[in-house]
Amino acid sequence: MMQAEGDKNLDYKLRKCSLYVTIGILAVLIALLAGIIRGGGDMHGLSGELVKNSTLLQAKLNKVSMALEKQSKQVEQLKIDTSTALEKQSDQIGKLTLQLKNAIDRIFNVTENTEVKVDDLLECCSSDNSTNLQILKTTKDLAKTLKNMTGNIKNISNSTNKVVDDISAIATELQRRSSSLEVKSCEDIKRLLPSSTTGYYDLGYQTIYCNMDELCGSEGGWTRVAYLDMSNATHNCPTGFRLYTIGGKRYCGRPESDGSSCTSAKFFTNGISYSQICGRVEGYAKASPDAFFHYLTDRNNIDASYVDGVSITHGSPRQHVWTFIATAQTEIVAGGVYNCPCSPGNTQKVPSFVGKNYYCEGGSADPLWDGKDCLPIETDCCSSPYLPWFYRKFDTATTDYIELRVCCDEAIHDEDVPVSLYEIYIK
Ligand SMILES: [Ca+2]
Ligand SMILES: [Ca+2]
Ligand SMILES: [Ca+2]
Repeated sequence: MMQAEGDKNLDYKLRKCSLYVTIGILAVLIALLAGIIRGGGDMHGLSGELVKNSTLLQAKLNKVSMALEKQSKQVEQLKIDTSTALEKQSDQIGKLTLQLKNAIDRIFNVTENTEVKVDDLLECCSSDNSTNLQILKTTKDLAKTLKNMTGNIKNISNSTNKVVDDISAIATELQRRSSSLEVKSCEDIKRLLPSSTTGYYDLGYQTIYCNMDELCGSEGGWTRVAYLDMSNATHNCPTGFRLYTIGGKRYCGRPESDGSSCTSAKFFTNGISYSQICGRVEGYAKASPDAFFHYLTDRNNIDASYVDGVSITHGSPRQHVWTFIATAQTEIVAGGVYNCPCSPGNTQKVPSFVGKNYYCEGGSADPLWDGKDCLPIETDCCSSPYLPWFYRKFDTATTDYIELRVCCDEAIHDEDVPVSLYEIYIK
């Protein structure tokens, strides 16, 4: 019985234990199931997010793809436009270059005529007589078009840098060529047509006179900007100058003045850039001009009557070019106070802005500053190999106008230095 009772207890314990184990397993299973269910819910949310993102990304990719396609088409179109424009302009330039070449050939054949007309000569293949201007305009227009295209292409994409660089280079080259074809000065004509001769050239918009021979020790290509020859009956004094007739010869001097005064003529260069000036002036010592007489109060003021004579300057403020000094004296008087500053024993002080850039002659027996009949006391004033020409060369080029003034520091009844001739060239 005891054995039976014991077995019964053991069986009960085993069943109780088994129940606990079962409950435990169930609890674990429930926990796992809960975990799985919860986990399954998260995965479902993640999947939805991925689908959403993927759709957005796809849309973005489509958009980018479309934009790229559009840009690519624009670039292609620009390439076609550029190529067409270049081809067209290239044909035109080729044609115009041929015209220019023919024109140059013709100019070579007409050298004995000093009054060569560029427009007549350049007129060869068309009835339009300003071929050179056509070339200029065409190349300038093309350069401008290409510059604009460059801007457009730059706006489209960085990937077109190569195209941009190529077009920029072409535009720059065309600009260089168009400026080299520009004919504004005698120097331009000489450069394009080296055998051109001295004479008048009609540029279409104006006629210019060129000295194509050596002048002032410098080879031809000189553009004349000022010319007066009062021995020519058709020439008249510039505005603001008074006409004198002395011994049958005509001169231009100061208007009525009871004291110090200058009268001025300005000569514009029409945009011609120059760094050299070559010129000459012939004057007359009327009554008693006194060179740089030491009582001259404005001797250091370039804007005033710093001399009895002619002042040549360029630009504003005035930059000194050359001074033509006049004196009535033919002998050393009172220690030379009235004589040329280059006369022996002279005490006159030359303004520092004039330096050695002057000519001086005295007396009224012969024209002043013509390089002829200098008095023995003026030998040092007349030693320049360029006489009657004066010559200046500057370090920097300018397009300044050139100004010629006749100045005296005393009244007209006392003195004047009228001019009979002047001629000024630039290069
Ligand atoms: Ca005087
Ligand atoms: Ca004087
Ligand atoms: Ca002389």
